[in-house]
Amino acid sequence: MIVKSLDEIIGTNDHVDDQNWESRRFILKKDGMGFSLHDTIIRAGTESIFWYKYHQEAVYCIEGEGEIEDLTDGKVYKIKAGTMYALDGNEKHCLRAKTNMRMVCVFNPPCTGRETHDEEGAYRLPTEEANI
Ligand code: 9YT
Repeated sequence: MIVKSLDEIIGTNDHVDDQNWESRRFILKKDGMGFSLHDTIIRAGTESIFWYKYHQEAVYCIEGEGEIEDLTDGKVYKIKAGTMYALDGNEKHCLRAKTNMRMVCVFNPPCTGRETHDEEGAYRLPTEEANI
């Protein structure tokens, strides 16, 4: 069994801080669960374009508010505590945070640890999975 608290992750290698967000990664590929689980803060006032071309992601907002725009069809959805979105079609999207937004995120396949977005807003796969 894996039992962890946020305090044990903050400031370690599994705490990734980027310009618009920070991600505290509870479960990663090395844990062998088939998904990764992150507690993420999206910073107030930021706008981020993400495009998880190689991953499916589900996101559950537990604090704050903002909106997500599906850049494949232009639809905009309000996000607040209690709202979940799932990118089951690898949709390119834009996330706008009105306040700090705390999001619980699940990635399949799992992230390996230090991923940040590439120039297209994607997380790269480990080379053996990407077959490159
Ligand atoms: C909601 C979202 O996509 N945030 C960006 C960070 C990502 N979820 C992560 O690595 O935790």
